[in-house]
Amino acid sequence: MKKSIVASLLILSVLACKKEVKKTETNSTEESKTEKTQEPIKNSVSLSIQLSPKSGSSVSGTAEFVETDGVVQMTAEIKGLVEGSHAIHIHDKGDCSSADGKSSGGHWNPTAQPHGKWGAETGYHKGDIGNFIVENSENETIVEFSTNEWCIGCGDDTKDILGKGVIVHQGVDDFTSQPSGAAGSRVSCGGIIE
Ligand SMILES: [Cu+2]
Ligand SMILES: [Zn+2]
Repeated sequence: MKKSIVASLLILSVLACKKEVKKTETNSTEESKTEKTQEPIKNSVSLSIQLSPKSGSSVSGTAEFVETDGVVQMTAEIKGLVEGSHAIHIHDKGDCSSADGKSSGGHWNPTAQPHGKWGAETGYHKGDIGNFIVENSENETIVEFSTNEWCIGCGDDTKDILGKGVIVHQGVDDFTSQPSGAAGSRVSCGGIIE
């Protein structure tokens, strides 16, 4: 009796093993198939917005934000600016309804830091992107910026750019003047809204 029980148990466990091996094999092939098609969609969030003229300017454009593996890449295309340096920031609100763009509030500063140059040891706002140069006012200027200190819709108030506003200034950010770098009037505005 004992011997036959042991023998049948062995057979069962061998069968079980065979089944398990089969399952893992099919699972792994299925997984690798779906990974190939779904991965780019799963790990990436993107949002495209319009920048509209403000303060009587004709400065317009687009800004695209793409988050991939915890890094947000901003690519803005801006036209209508005069040659030279101009500031671009993320301001506190996605509200561009006022003619002067001031409805977007002050700089987005969820970590209560002083205004400054991005990455400065003395502190900087999460919206302090900085300055960019327009070399030819006839062409669109592309402004690229990327950081792991932002996210798109993650719900972390210290990182989430959703509901904030992009502002382009007529002047230059001096990275020193408080609370906004004395960058002059707001010539273009876009709400970071889905
Ligand atoms: Cu600003
Ligand atoms: Zn600032």
